[in-house]
Amino acid sequence: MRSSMTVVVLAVLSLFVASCGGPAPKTAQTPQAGLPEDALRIAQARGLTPDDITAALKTYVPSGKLDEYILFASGGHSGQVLVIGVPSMRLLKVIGVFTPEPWQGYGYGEKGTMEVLAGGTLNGKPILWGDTHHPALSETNGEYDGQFLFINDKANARLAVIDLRDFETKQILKNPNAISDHGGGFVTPNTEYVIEGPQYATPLGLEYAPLNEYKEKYRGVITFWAFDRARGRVDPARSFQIELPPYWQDLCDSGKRVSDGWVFCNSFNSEMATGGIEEGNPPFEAGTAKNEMDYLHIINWKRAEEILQNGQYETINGMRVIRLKTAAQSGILFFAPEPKSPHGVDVTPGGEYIVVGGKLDPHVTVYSFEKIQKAVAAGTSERDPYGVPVLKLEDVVEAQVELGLGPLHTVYDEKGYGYTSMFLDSAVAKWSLGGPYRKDGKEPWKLVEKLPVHYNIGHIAAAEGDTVSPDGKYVVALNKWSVDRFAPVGPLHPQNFQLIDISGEKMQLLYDMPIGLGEPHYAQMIKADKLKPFEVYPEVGWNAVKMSKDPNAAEPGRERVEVRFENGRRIVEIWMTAVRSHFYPERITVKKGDHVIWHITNIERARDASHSFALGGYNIHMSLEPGETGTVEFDADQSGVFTFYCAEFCSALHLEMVGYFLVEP
Ligand code: K7E
Ligand code: CUA
Repeated sequence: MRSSMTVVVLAVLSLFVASCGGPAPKTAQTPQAGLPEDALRIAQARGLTPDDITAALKTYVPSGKLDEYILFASGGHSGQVLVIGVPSMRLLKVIGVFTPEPWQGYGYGEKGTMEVLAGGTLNGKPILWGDTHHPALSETNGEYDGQFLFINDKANARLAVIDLRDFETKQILKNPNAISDHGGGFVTPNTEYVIEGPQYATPLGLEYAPLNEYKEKYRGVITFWAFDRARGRVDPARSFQIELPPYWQDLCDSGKRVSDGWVFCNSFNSEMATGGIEEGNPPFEAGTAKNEMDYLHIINWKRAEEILQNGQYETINGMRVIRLKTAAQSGILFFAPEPKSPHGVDVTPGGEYIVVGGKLDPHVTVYSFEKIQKAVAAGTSERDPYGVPVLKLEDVVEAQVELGLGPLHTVYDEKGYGYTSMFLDSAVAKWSLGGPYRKDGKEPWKLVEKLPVHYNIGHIAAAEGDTVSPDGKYVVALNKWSVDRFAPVGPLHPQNFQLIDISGEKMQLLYDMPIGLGEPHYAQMIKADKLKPFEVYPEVGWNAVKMSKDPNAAEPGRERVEVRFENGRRIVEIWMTAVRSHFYPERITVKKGDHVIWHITNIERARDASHSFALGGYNIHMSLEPGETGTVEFDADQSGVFTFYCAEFCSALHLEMVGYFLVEP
């Protein structure tokens, strides 16, 4: 066994060297003749198989070389976003979004970031964590454009906007009429809207109603957040919502190309179960799975825009809401039955088909947009209890593809295949699409391969996967359980991202990346060269939240401390600069009870020359990237001698980058 494996290993390595060495083995970069023996010795010593060796060669990114793709993954209930290089699977950054992040000085006193986080408060109550599920890159003509990233918070029904010029969160919006969300963020093909679909129904507008009024008062609500690209912000005034029945809408996806202007959402509680296991009712898990069919929600948002123009909406908590009755009667909302308790809904790259993962059904159900259009035009007399037109399943289904146990989410490649995550099978199922996607003569709508993954895969992400032109090459399996894949670290296990090569005839598992933080749900993967982030901020004195020069920026040579009185209270305002390796000034003296406004500018222009401002005892920390200005504002409510220092190891004399903050009793 061992010797035959060694022979194969040797064959693989000599192939590699032959192809790398090629016909001109002369340059200094060419592998030396000694390499195969070295490599073979290492492979043997480490017990690597030929597959291990090709996987290593496909994922290794040498020092100084950069990854081809960037994966933006939700950080789940860490409330953050993970930025990961592909194929190396190296963690590049953790972006603070709904949760304060101390390294970036996000939410530890810096005024701009405190204001961003305050956008997510509910009736003034701070909410300092989130359950991020679905990151969505901004799109232009259905292609990722590398400008912005959006992500939802399922726990509190919120949406965040991240600017990819500096990878920082700029805006958090609290949904004014819902307490939980799920099917979002997803963008329309030109990022006209960022969609936030609902999850668990509650009374519309965050009102109170007892559960025995569920059918009358509880509702789902889908939000279309209008995005102002020039400002880099969502504009709530131009945003709107559509009221939905209380069917627990799940994933949503935007139509594109032929289906641009439409949105599709699943649901999984058309039973309208309200739980109450303690009172002898069926538990939610049984109550929501009773019916054979739930409803695919088919929403015409262009039509909704016309209805808004006509003024057919109500304003609830400051948000324009198209009521359910209007949506049902005016060509905005249609239903199509879908096999019970579906989960993912994923539109094909050209927008022709809508693929629904069955969860409790071994099939994915493929709906045809063309057939939906015909059925809508033909009309239907069938209505759900809320008056929403229900199309006939046989009129709108193109195919049902049997894949196995627990199909959840589907992504696509450039060759006409879908890749579906199989939660119960712990596998990725590759299957052939039909229609315009089938150009290679292979049988359409058929399972072609299944690759085991480890374990309990949830979402799956593909290179440029949600665009109108996926790249193929890679998919990443976002596995919920890792069980035995990593060195044990206690009962709470990391999740496992598995990188899979899909460029060949057969899928190949390449790499396991432990995720030791939150529970990622979805991820999107963009070609790295589409991202054009700042290397340093464009001007000294830059306000990173406003993305412009800060009028209060401290300037070199104009550093100062001013004291004034407002309503009989002493205000101490400081303009300070930071540069390797000192703050200027270094001594700040105030009196207990003073209100302190402290501006600091990092005047560096060198790439990576970040400083920070850590003030012990006051829960204050700012990160100041080259050119950045930050402001903290606080009451000097503790007397004593405090030190402030730069917590970023910026130079040989970094430990000397310090100052005294003296608060006189
Ligand atoms: Cu997109 Cu986890 Cu929110 Cu499926 S969900 S896994
Ligand atoms: Cu600046 Cu350390």
